[in-house]
Amino acid sequence: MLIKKPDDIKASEITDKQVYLDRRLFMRGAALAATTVATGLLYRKLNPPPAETPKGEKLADFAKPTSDAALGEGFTVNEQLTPLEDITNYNNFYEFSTDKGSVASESKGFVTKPWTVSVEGLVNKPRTFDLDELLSFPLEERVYRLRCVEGWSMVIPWIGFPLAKLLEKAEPTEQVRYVAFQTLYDPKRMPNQRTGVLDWPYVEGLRLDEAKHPLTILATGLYGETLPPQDGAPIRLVVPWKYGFKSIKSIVKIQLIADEPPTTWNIQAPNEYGFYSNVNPNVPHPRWSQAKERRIGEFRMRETLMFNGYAEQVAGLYTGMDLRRYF
Ligand SMILES: Nc1nc2c(c(=O)[nH]1)N[C@H]1C(S)=C(S)[C@@H](COP(=O)(O)O)O[C@H]1N2
Ligand SMILES: [Mo]
Repeated sequence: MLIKKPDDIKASEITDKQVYLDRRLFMRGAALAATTVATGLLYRKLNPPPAETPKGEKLADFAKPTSDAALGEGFTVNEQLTPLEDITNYNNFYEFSTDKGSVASESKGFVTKPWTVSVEGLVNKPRTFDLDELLSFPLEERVYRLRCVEGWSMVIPWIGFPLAKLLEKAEPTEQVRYVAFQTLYDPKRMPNQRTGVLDWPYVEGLRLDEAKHPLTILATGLYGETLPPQDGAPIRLVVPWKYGFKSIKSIVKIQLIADEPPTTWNIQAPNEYGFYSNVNPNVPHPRWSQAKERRIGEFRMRETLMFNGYAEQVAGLYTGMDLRRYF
């Protein structure tokens, strides 16, 4: 693994890699581009899967949104799924490693039982939910695009439930305008928290209307099984119209509050990462364009879509807002 002193690692680390592709991904892209008959066999030959993909527990009871209505609501997309091997071997999860290829090995064996998520703040019924309670919300599959601010994207078949369903159990009061999220802080279990690469714990936030939007889910699984550690086990947020870093992993605390909460990447580099962080091809990051992206496994760049392709569902949340100012 890559060893760095904390001082050597800057916020710009999640930045400088827009054109970066590891060799494996490059070879795969080249192989696909080189032939129009890139059969599964050839693909596998040129790109042997890594030794391990994590073994989760099967999640039996979840609804699959296959109807046209689900497409219209953005609950699923008609696009090729990113292979499980890539979803679980190319990760951002700084609590384990700043190297995308090392998160899988560094997070292996991460213990997520027992686990609780507290829901507190300006609510009538503050509560702590254990994992069984969280898994007993009616689970649905949601096939979402995920786009990282660095310029890569994936299509992931998440399993989870709308965040709104959890929030309503706590009975938020009238004063609530924002929701704040916190990742576990436990350097024994998340060894990279011993370094100062980020301010720990990782924190994120949403405006209440964003949090209650039907596309915003808490994911407890992907590809039909419980979440692998590297993807945010046992429960993580997924907000598909925002850059990947808003989708905070391994959540232990959710607070319903009145004022805009601090967020990790904004603390780290306020001029580069705003509170909203909506995917927006028209507003470049200060040091690079956000107009295009590379779907993992593909060679040719794709045009990045406004709100990551979810404009029809979420543009209304931002009517009248200057999205250059509120980036
Ligand atoms: N706690 C925590 N959550 C996190 C991160 C992190 O470093 N720590 N990285 C974010 C970033 S930058 C991205 S792109 C996504 C990546 O999710 P994935 O590895 O499941 O694809 O997780 C986000 N959630
Ligand atoms: Mo990211």
